[in-house]
Amino acid sequence: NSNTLAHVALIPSAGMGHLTPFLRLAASLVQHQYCQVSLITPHPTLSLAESELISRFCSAFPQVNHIQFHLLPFDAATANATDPFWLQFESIRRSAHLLSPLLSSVSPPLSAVICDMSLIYSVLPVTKSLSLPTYILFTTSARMLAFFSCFPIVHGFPTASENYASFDGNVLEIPGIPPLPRSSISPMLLAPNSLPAKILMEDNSILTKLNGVLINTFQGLEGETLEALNNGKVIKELPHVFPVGPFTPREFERRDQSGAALKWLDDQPADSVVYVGFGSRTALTRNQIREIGDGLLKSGCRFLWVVKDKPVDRTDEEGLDEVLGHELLDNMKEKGLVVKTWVDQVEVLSHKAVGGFVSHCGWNSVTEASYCGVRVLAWPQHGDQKINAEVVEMSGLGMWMKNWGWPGEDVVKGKEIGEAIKELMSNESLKTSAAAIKEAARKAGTGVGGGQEASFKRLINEWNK
Ligand code: BUP
Repeated sequence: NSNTLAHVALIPSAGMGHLTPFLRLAASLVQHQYCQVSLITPHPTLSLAESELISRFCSAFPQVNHIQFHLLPFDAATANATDPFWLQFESIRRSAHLLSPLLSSVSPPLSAVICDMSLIYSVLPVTKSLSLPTYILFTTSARMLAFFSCFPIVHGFPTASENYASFDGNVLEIPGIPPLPRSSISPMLLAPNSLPAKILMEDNSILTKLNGVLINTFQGLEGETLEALNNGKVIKELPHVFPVGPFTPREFERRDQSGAALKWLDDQPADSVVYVGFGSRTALTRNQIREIGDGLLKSGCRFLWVVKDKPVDRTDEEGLDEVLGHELLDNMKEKGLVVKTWVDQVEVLSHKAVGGFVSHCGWNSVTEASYCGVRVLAWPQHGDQKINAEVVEMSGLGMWMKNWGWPGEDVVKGKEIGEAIKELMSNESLKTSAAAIKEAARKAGTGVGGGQEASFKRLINEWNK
């Protein structure tokens, strides 16, 4: 009976990497009838992919109450960033006070709010004034959560509550988990006045006021880190961390465009194709893109490559001819398929022909690879991605060429890329360990008493109080 169910509002932030896990969470909550859901999405969205995904979600789940939250005009020149997605985070943060009338007027009254991790500082004052229990969905790794919990000490500032980590300028030592080298921290987070550093610092300052942290990870991938977080080894008074991953990819995410790619995969031998994709918001330089093309040819492997030339899809207009050049494009036709459209990544990763994944290590990509048991060649590009690449390497899900730097450092040459891909595709022990992670992922997601189910049960108890 829906009248007796708790009612929870979900507030995602910007970008497919943040929206997708929120919608997968919403789908789980309503499908298992754990609670009623209101979905509050910032409007307008930055990318077309986001607005299309929201519409497909709403058609698939009409029982979810969708509310658009209209953003105030925002002057990007007043924020210290150029990345359009960070600017959109800031725009949402600055409009967050407008959530108050929305949250107080939904019916039946809300039991709790789950917002994006980038909105803690701006949403918590609103939800606290309405006495609403407030949770975040942390859309990246538990290792990144451990880092985020200690983040201020990297800049010599105190954390939200007593912390047990130390930073000597080179290595961040966090009790209970392997040390985190400075080289894994994104330059934009090391720059003290950048917008990303400011957002993390502000969010950290009230982290302990949250009622809990939901996270898209699971025991078999990050058991040690989850243990450290929940046993108070990282910071004192860290709210409980609920592993609710890996989220199940859903039917509503599918788009028609990938038909050709999937059809092409049907004609390839099992475990023979490497899939190359750098997520929804990372555009490599043209030089680097062409070196990847050269590397794929040199690897001798079959490949499916999604090329992205601009961070925001609405402006990604140049054809493949222009981005890759005729000659390279022509040479690639024999062994591979190169596309510039969105593909259904989970469908691709689940295809029997696909054995390896060259990934930027956006957290959704990592969890999708683990869900499908596809070994990863980690090639982090920005933000949390080197920290996620450490998880990929330590868990056995894949390999990481640590000497490939952040973009802006040296372009990685085709020869090296080709060799790394060859290694990824031929390494039997990686194949076995990735398959073991898939098994752990399926157990965490569906097994009775698995981490996910136990987390949801505990949450529902809290929401029904
Ligand atoms: Br591109 C692309 N098809 O063609 P991440 C992406 N995706 O399904 P990001 C497709 O977008 P952040 C495509 O499966 C994943 O769910 C992919 O999220 C899907 O990286 C999502 O991997 C991408 O987290 O976001 O986009 O860089 O920086 O927020 O992690």
